[in-house]
Amino acid sequence: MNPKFWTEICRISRELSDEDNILVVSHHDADGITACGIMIDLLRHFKKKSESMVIKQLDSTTIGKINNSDHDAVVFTDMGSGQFSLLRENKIRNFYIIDHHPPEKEYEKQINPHFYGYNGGLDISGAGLAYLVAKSLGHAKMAHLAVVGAVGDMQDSDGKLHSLNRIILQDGINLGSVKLKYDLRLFGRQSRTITQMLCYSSEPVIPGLTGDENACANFIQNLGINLRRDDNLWKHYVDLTHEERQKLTTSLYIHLLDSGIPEYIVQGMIGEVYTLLNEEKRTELRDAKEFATVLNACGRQGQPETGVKICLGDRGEEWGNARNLLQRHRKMLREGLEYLKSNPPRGLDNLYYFDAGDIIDENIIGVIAGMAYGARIISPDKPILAFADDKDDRLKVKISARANWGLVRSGIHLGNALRENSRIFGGEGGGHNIAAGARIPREKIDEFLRNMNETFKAQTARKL
Ligand SMILES: [Mn+2]
Repeated sequence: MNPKFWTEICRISRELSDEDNILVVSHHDADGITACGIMIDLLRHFKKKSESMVIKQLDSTTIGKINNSDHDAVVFTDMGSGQFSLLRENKIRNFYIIDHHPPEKEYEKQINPHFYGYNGGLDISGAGLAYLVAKSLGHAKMAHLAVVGAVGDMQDSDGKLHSLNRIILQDGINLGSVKLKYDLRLFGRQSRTITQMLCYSSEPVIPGLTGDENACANFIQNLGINLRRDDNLWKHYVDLTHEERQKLTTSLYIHLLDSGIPEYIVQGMIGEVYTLLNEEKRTELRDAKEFATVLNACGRQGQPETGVKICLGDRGEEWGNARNLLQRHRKMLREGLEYLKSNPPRGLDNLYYFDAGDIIDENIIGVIAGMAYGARIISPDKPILAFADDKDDRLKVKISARANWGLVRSGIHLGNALRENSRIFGGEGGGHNIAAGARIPREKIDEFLRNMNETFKAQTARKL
């Protein structure tokens, strides 16, 4: 790790440790929620008075709430770097920023990896930075949550974690809270029956299997794998022996290639998986990716505080609540995907787009947009822009943009494109190269799309 960055983390963390009565403000996705959990755990460890506020975005409303709350210091995690001027203009007092989003400016109480040559989209998450703060203060207990945060931000989407994330992963392994394995990366390896895992697979969609439970059961049984365990419970992937896992993985691999799925997608099905060893087997919390999904569900369903409590160890009432939120969330995603199948996105030369109006909630529109690639509703050749009604302001529209690593390699940067173009139309936006968001006046959609189309063209041309 860059020693200058570490020195800076140590300096700012020490300063933070002198504060008391602290408000932690964080983003409502899996990374933000884990970052918040790590920070609250740290502050409690030092017997500090602390409170958390987990929000969708920093705007005048949320900033008003922050200014009206009673605290002596504010710590922003997984947000703040891109809103520095906004925080200054609104006179937020005594604040710290611990964020991996592209920074607007340098600031003496800001921890941001971009200043030290790291890629905030890939090398470390907001939760990872919160963990490094805790580690620098001698309280390195929550590496597993930092892994969940990184996975939640899809920083492992090329099959493994990199750079600073890798150091944190190793900390978790050394501590015995995380196990690293090279294995099948289908979603639900812990919490779903094998049949369900195949049946609900959307990344990749498995021709002939996804959506057909009987076909999935036959596929598994034909490999000589019993669907039930000796105690008669349905087997989950993690119940399989090493040989059974190999058999299933190999057969899936061949099946996908035979079905004409491009090899890079098939290869993406195999890679690193991160098991959280202190969590109960066969539950969502045991697998980093599934854990992240639980937290995302809490956030997107408007109850991020439940997610924070899960991070802090609540496995009673809040865990029950989280499971309900997860079910509700999955139902909304299923319905969203159905909508998209019957109303496929349209294409311009350099992008796909669709406008879901009030049919898909603005909180999940980005997730649906990202799923359009996995579900093969669109091909991976262009970024996708999704529009949904702004729930608080009917004259505005929420935009979520998604790309993939192939597009990023070809020069696409969604965050830059959205920031530039939303400003032109009196809106605001930004984010990562691969995922970003914005809001603009609804009446400007057509012009905005034309501009975005040109911006993407220029971004890829620059790279050629
Ligand atoms: Mn993040």
